Amino acid sequence: MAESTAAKKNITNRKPKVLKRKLSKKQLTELYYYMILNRALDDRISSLYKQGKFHGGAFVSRGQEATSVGSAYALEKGDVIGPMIRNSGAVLVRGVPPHEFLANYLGKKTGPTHGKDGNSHFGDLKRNIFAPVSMLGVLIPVCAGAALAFRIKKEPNVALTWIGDGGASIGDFHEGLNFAAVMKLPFVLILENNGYAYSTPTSKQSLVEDFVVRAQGYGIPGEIVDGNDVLAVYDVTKRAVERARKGEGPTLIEAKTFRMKGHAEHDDASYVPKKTIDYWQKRDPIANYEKYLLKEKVLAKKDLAEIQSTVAKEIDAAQTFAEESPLPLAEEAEQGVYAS
Ligand SMILES: Cc1ncc(C[n+]2csc(CCOP(=O)(O)OP(=O)(O)O)c2C)c(N)n1
Repeated sequence: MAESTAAKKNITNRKPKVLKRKLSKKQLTELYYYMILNRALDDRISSLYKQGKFHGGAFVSRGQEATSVGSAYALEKGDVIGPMIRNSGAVLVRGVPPHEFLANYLGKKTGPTHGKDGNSHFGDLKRNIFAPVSMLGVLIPVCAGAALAFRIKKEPNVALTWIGDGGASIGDFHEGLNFAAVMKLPFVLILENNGYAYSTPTSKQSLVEDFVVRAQGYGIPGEIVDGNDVLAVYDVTKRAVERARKGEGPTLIEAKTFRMKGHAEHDDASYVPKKTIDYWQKRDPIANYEKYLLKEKVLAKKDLAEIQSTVAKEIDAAQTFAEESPLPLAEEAEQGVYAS
């Protein structure tokens, strides 16, 4: 885990220094709440999957909560996001309640896709959330297009999406980012370098150690951030979003993080060396943030416990709602498939 070439050359900001903006106690607490909610929802998804209650796969983001939550928290209401399978934390920050996730996973009528998708591929246009597009990379041109629409309509909003290290090898990454760059669109791309694309290690995806060096090739700013540090992610995203809003164009942010589970729940990740898991376990984003909150006396141990217990109750209620919800009727199968 040597210091990267890019960091040595100072191209990037591997260790964001002090948090440049002061967050209030309420905001710092909310960041904690959303990370706990993200993990508790994931744990419940994992457990329901193991009980055989889902018809499809289950995708969780253990270890990557800080990247999703910190970046989404830096946005304003009118901004658009294009989440992928590791970004349920961002979707929660935008206000989608956990019961919608569980109802969707269970194929219920009350889920956002009314039983049509069996996991997390749903959007919510009321909350400016595009649905994840399964074909990796596609959300980059889609979100660049949303950013262009904001420009044309003179709306002061930003579009943000995430891509994995594997997805960054897809042609759409280049086309979308280059388009956003030359058009100086209000667009932010967060590349979550989480070590693996399914079972393929990042070293087999790219010969550059730091994906962020690609930013130079597009003529845009690039920054590296510790993706397991929620405050650093918030800070770097906030700056990128402010640049975008001022008309200074897109930023590529590389968040160094780790996928602490397999690609999906069916994958035991036995191909990941134990020492790598141990290395990242010590950098768990939630445990680290708890240490920060206690050290800075933002919250006491009992406050953390209270938040965890509130979240546990919320997840129990979400499961009850989802399990008690009806399945869709056969005659509803074609409803909502095409625009009417
Ligand atoms: C164009 C395309 N190729 C292959 C796949 C199958 N696939 C889905 S997720 C995935 C791995 C993605 O890895 P990465 O982009 O690093 O994201 P991570 O899962 O690590 O978050 C693959 C190969 C796909 N969905 N789209």
